[in-house]
Amino acid sequence: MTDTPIPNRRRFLIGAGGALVAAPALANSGASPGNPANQPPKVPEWSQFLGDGVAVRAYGKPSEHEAHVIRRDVQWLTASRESSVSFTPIHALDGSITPNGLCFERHHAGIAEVDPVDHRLMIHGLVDKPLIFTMEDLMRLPRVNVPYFCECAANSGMEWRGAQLNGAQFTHGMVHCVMYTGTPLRLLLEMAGLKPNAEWLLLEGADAAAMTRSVPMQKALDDVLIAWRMNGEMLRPENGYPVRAVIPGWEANMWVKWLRRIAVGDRPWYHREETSKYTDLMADGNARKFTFVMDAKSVITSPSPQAPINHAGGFTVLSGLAWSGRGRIAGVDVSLDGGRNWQHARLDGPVWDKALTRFYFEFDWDGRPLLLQSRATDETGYVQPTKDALRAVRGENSIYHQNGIQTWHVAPSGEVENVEVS
Ligand SMILES: Nc1nc2c(c(=O)[nH]1)N[C@H]1C(S)=C(S)[C@@H](COP(=O)(O)O)O[C@H]1N2
Ligand SMILES: [Mo]
Repeated sequence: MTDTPIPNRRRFLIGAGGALVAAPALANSGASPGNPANQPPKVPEWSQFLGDGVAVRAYGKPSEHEAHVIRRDVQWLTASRESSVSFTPIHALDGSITPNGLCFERHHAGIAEVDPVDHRLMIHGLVDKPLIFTMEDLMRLPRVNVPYFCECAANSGMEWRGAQLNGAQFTHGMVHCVMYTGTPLRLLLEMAGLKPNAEWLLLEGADAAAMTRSVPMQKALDDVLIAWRMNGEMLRPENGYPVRAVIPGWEANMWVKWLRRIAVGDRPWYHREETSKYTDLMADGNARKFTFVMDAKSVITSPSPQAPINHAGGFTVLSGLAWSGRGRIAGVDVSLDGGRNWQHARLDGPVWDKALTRFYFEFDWDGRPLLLQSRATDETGYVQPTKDALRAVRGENSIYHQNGIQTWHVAPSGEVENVEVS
């Protein structure tokens, strides 16, 4: 055994795109020396005692050493936590699926604690037959499993006026991506029977805000889901348990949680959420309305302010997320010098429609300062713009739909800061 050479020693990592990455020569980073009593040649504590048995941790949680990987809020952003937002710790995650307990949350009136036995979903208005579904009714219907990103229109909105929040979690963490299980809304509408003039839907939540949004019929019949599961388990209360709307590629505000009512009408409902808030105020005083689609966007999650480089130069893995509300990500380019030179990043893992896509760029860092940027292109050919290009068209009054290129400054120490270059 011992003298057998290891067969097929993996000299190369092969990415989904077929790109080859040479195996790096790595030295220990030495960033955290730790406790020598637990390190070779000593026998560490955890090897000396029996551990917890099965089912002691009946619902598993991450290691206590990962306790810093949590949703966080920015308290000065809003007056109360009941009408606020917590951010996904995207700087500390990898792959493209968000763990349920870390999905950002946005509530207008706190988390509704819904009893699924008593919960009802009503469809009424311009239909032949108004219907009321129990959760059991819904869960008997044919269902599909699809991963989608869900992004608040205000994600990165603080950055319209310049670099503000120091962390990818705070600049870009109003996004999550989970595998939904649910039934196509089209099925429910077919069961109810649409009148010929049925053009719009009003979705209403069962939270104290009774949050409502209007959705055009074409989208509803296309790919909207009435979903009750995320990543296999039932929706978390924070994310709309027991049932929410999933509006693929469109702003998260429309993804009504704790969904209790679908009204069918012939025009949009002019609700204050839409008329005063979810519009984009332009420099000339006009407001863009019905800006539902989330345009292509990307961000480098590591290195980033909360995930600095902890080694002095050498082989470095840069990683990030890209997504587009118009389809699949076609490619991501990365710049190390503030947008002067660009190189292709390597997409890795599944490249799903309207879902987060993971990218990597491996490089040898010479220890000099870097200005990191990523730029996503989607399958429609749309290229993520610079923040200045966006401002030239939209001004700086809006807090919504800011999908400009993000810049991180890396200092020789490895520390990373949110900056802007022009
Ligand atoms: N019923 C209801 N649905 C809601 C909201 C709400 O406050 N109440 N907030 C909306 C907003 S503004 C966003 S960004 C998304 C956030 O979804 P999440 O909490 O699952 O991340 O839910 C949307 N759906
Ligand atoms: Mo939102």
